[in-house]
Amino acid sequence: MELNGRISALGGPFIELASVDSTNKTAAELLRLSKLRHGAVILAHEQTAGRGQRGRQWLTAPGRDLALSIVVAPPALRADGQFVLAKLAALAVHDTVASWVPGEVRIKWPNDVLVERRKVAGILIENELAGDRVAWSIIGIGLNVNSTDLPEELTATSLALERGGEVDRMAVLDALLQRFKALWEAWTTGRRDWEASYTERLWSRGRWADLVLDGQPVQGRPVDVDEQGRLLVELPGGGVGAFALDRLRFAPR
Ligand code: BT5
Repeated sequence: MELNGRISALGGPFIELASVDSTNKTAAELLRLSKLRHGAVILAHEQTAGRGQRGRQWLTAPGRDLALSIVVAPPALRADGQFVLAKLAALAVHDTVASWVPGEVRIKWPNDVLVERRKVAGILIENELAGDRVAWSIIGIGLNVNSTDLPEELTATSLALERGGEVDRMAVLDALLQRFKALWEAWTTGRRDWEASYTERLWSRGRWADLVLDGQPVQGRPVDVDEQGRLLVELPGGGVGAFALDRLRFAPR
């Protein structure tokens, strides 16, 4: 693949593709060929086999939504602290969506952004480790911008549906990259103020939610997410537990 010399808002190559199976997969292939550097952005106008977590699929309406991968080389990030990348990405998506829609936008642990109770964006982060460090992170973001015929069973929404009119997709991309850049700079210069914003925007924070813990339905009040990416939840007895995805998930909406 020839790179055309365009530079992303993050200072790496900006690669715009008409159609691809998955921007995350493409990013991984280009990384393997040493064709990327920090700050690369890969945008696909059509994504034919978008990936979600654990083999799930991500749907994108060609030419109407955003499917992109941001490639970063985090400075000295230990593998056990890699969830910080998910926080930065989710907050960047949250803030961007919130500036476009009137409804309440929330970050649903671990990687969804919702407007009210409908999913507007999903994030898939795939990291490449070198020893106990994160060498590269591929931050895949799918954001429903102008989709209007999302299958009802997804409980999904788009910026256009929320606003009641079409949205300039590239302006959303630009805002998203600018916001990510600002948060990245905050994190890499040791600022921590953005973390409180992340916590405040957590879906169902301080409210009883239906959860599934070790396969059993339970009620819990999300409190925060710790550095390992575990959701801290208050349980009915009053204690607070920290649970990773292998034990805890939200019950289906
Ligand atoms: C995610 O997974 O939400 C992560 C999605 C990441 C997609 C981006 S697009 C660019 C980059 N390249 C890729 O190949 N992937 C990334 P997960 O939490 O597993 O959610 C997947 C589930 O969301 C599916 O099983 C559906 O139920 C639902 N879903 C699929 N498409 C959707 C959409 N457009 N809007 C809302 N929900 C959707």
